[in-house]
Amino acid sequence: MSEEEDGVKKEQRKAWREGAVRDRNVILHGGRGMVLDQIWLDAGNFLVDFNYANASSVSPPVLRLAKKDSFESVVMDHLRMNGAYWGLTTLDLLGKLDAVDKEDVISWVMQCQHESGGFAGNIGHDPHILYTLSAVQVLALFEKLDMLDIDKVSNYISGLQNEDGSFSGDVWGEVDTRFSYIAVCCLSILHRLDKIDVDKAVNYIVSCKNLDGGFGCTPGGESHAGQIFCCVGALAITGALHHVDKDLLGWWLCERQVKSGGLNGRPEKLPDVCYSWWVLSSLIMIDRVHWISKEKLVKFILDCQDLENGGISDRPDDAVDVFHTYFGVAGLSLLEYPGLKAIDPAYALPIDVVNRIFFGK
Ligand code: GRG
Repeated sequence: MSEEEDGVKKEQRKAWREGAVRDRNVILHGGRGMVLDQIWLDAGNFLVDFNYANASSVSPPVLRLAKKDSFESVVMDHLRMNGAYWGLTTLDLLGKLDAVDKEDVISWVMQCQHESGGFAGNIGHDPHILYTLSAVQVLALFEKLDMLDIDKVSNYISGLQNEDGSFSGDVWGEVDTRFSYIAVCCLSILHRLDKIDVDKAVNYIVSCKNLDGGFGCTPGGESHAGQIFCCVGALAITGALHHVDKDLLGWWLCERQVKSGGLNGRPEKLPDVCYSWWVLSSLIMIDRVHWISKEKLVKFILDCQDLENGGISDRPDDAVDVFHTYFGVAGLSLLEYPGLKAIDPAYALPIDVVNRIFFGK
């Protein structure tokens, strides 16, 4: 790209960002250390529903609300449960979970549950295994797992296991190792792993392992850092990490670090802050995190912040969003960045939440 073109692109990005800034729904002041001082989440797109009614009860410096009918809000309507998980987990890592009204959140989450036991991405949408995990994770953040009919939720998940051990995402039948992870993670949080055939689930995941040591979404599928997180995470939770060739996979994963310090998701691709989670958590689970430069990765993530308004984008100078803000903060947490709670690399929840679930403390 010529210098002139680069200048034009930068101007366009700036204008886009300023427009996006005007449109944003919620500003959350993280207040954790200098650099993370003004975390900007467009979590409003996700969180606004359950705070909107009570806007006046939320103190303005912590949470400011605007319109909820923006374009972004409408097109993301169906995946709001996922957004809630990203935004709320970020807040918890920043020690700011009390910025939202717990009762409103829980009431909204419970209204997303269907008779089948599964949760939808929002009220009035269809249930899916992904939103079911997000709902369970959100309830776990608020110590409200006791709101659930555990058998009902776990029957919904176990009903999605196929004969070969794989999992479908919903009644329409798409199969993907993402859903294997989700099933295993969710049932483990609910203490109901016995509801599925764990051996078959593990064998299916192992059948998705490639010659490069990585994993794909189905047998023979290309290795991708996102799928690797899912497969390694599920194997970690089920105590089956011996199926991973740790040196081979560690080598593939550490090669994801590019010159800027950022990580990509597969060879020849651009770095993206979200891989700070998918790659780093996998490296930690297989005990090879010392094979990348942590300092360079911290710098890359911090370079992706919007220093004026907070929030984190995929790459420096791009527009921030709640997805990348979550994965940036979660990545920094894995890197032991000061002022953040520690996050569990397999359950993708703050460690104190995981300890509460498994050790009651
Ligand atoms: C609880 C953290 C957590 C996860 C739940 C949904 C899920 C389980 C895991 C998703 C794993 C995954 C496949 C992540 C990748 C997401 C992503 C950025 C995909 C982009 O893929 P491409 O091909 O991008 O568009 P690249 O970077 O390869 O160009």
